Amino acid sequence: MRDAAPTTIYLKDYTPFGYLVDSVHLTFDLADHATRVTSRIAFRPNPETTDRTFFLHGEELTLVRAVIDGIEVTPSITDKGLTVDVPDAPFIWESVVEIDPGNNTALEGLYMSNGMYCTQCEAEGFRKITYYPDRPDVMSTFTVRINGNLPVLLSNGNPSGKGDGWAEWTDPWPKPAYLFALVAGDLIAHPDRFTTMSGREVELNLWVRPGDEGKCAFGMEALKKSMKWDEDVYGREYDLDVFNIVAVDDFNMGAMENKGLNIFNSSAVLASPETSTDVNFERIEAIIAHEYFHNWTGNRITCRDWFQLCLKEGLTVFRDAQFTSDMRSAPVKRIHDAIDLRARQFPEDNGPLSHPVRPESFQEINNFYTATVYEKGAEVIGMLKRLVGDEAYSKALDLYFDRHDGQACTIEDWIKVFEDTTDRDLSQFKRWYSQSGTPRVSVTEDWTDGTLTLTLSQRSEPTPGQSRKLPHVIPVAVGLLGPNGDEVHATQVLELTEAEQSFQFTGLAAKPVASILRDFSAPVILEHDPSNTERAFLLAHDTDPFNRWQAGRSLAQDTLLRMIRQDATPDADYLDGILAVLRDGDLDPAYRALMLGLPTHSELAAELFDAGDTPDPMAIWTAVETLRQATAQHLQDLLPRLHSETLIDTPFSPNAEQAGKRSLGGAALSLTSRLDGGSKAAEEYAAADNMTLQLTALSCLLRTGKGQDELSAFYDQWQHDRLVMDKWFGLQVSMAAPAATVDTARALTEHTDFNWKNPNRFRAVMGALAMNHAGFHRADGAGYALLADWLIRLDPVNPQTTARMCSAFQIWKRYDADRQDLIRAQLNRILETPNLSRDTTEMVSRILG
Ligand code: 0A1
Ligand code: ZN
Repeated sequence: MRDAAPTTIYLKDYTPFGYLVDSVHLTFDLADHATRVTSRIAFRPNPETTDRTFFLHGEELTLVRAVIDGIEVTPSITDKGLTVDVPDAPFIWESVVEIDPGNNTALEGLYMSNGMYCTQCEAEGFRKITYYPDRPDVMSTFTVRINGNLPVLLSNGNPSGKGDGWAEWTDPWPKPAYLFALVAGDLIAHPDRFTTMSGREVELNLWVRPGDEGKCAFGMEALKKSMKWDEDVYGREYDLDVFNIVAVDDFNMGAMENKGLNIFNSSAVLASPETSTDVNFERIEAIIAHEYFHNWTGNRITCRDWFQLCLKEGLTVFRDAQFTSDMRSAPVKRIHDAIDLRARQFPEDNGPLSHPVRPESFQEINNFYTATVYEKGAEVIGMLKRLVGDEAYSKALDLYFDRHDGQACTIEDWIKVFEDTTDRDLSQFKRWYSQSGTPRVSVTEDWTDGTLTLTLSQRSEPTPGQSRKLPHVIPVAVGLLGPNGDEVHATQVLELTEAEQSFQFTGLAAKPVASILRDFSAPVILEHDPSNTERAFLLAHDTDPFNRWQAGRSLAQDTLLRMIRQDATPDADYLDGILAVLRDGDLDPAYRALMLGLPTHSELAAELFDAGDTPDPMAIWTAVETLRQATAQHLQDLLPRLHSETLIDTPFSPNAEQAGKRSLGGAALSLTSRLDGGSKAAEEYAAADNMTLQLTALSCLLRTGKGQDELSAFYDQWQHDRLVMDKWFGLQVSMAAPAATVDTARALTEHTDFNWKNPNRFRAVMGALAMNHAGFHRADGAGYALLADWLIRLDPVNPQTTARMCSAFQIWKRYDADRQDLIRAQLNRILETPNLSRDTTEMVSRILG
């Protein structure tokens, strides 16, 4: 274990920095193992505070020289930073430090990826580049000169000079250091242009390594669409002469919104029909939009401190979801988001890692880039918009941009613009930011004399550090359907503010069926137990596409739980209901494909655990396989029609229409291979001319226990392509049968192409292992041990990725005592590893509780 006790940082302890920064000049003399960074920073005392402690963050730096107003000084240095006496007046700080990007495997600060220099400074990486007040509330303009013998030298802002072996960049917009970026390498541009709403010309470039030029077009189109959308919908215009995006192979996260120089994990930007699936295309479009939208929500208005992370992330995720809904299908996007929230955020919110959307303390901020901060943060904004209405939302946003441009803000500032626009008191609503845990809303119905009374009550279970909760403001969208399926009461948003409240719907001719939590209007668990007949009715008739899908999902879950608990046979309401929906050729293929989805194994495990049962991973696996098989049989006659309906006779496009057809075709193929032993899938594999079809066919084959020849052909075909090889690695583990999962994963870690220091490759195998529920939870604990071995190995190399992947163990208390013991032993083994990083120490300690 680490010897020094880790420090906890608290929101309540925030104080401003004693100095303001007027300008930053940086010079980089690039060298793989000895890059020199020379800084010249203009400081002046901050009139907002009397605290004059001059502390500059700095880690893993070798200080060569420090100078104040031209006079050399000798600061006191620790492994966290330096202090020195400074004048009580404006002064110029200069320093020269040396750093070693060539040995930076943590991918934070300045590091190298395939011979290219690049940076990652969020959240606290700038302190690994030079001494600086590395906190988001310190904002300044930056001028950066890069000296290096590489063809392309990039930084933030606009180019302000260039010569042989050097380039200079000036960013006129004050920014915190976490938005700093530098890239240098042998890169090729995919150029384009954009004319902004006020007629300014912006030069756009997508920079890639030679060989990747053919994978840029889609990303560039996505960027232009995002720029236009932000003008049209939010009135936000881009504010520099250039916008650069760079693709990097070694990157811990998806992408980073550095001002004017976004850096992307290559998996989040490079795309071509031959190498990318439709899911990849949609994700790339969304991430490009997300990073671009940060220019206003994050960069022009940034966060006062890292506790306010959801201020930029929740809002930007909300904006990118709106963008995707506009570009593609709004109901399909909403269903995807609900699936994702339930799969990733609910387990976090209801387990040992539970924290509020705005956390109140942390040891390592990198551990708080979570589904709660991002996705629940976005849901909170969605609720706010639903409560105040679209028009007030727009007004509040205009006020936010007007009032806070150029500032580092808090959630209080954000809420205040809504209060000022609407005259509403939002103090209760603010609990969404401070209370952790997923609220449960239960519903009872009473039908008397033409009046339907819905009684809604809410409760939240205790979560770490929060034993008692107060009621939330919960917008519950409700509609009513008459016996013939007509809507007799259009969607209305009920505001649940008390622990329990009743709502009446009068003057009804006959007892209606209530459709509750339409459009997934709040991130809650709905406890409403309509009969299966009512669910089947909603599946057939609900006018709200989300709840129509939800009705099918609930029927599926209900039958699966009965199959697991009582060995029941698949339920006819589910099978018939799904058949009817799938037959309806007027419904969007993407939507019909979603109807064929089932709750994940992990969700079923959570359901069982919540109901007081101990989930048995193999019983879950068997039930899901049995239901799939029964569905295939039940839909047997329809499958050929689904296949022909989804044939595409126009050239490939990653648009929503074609992607929807391919996803329905793929779902049909997967059912077909359960009936024909994979012969159709083998045909489709042979004929596939795009990655979606190729990968779908290959997964169908692997699931049937076939496909070994195709697997090696795939390897031969794609060995040269890193991103496709990630799929090859991941797929084998995800498709492995429960008993074979761990051995498959282990064998892949011995493969020559398993470059475990690359986060994408590491995640391809280890992420897929953790996601293969029955395989990972093998009763002898081999899955847990294999993951722990690799986490221990990766930690000294890349603490951030290691810590994130520890969350695979967060669900440990759901399982039986033997499995709990096995997991606890692995967590303790990780925790006892000498020199374990702060990141991983914090995560494992929290998971152990
Ligand atoms: N702000 C980026 C995500 C990001 C966060 C942290 C990183 O390193 C620790 C890197 C990227 C976004 O929201 O896209
Ligand atoms: Zn973001």
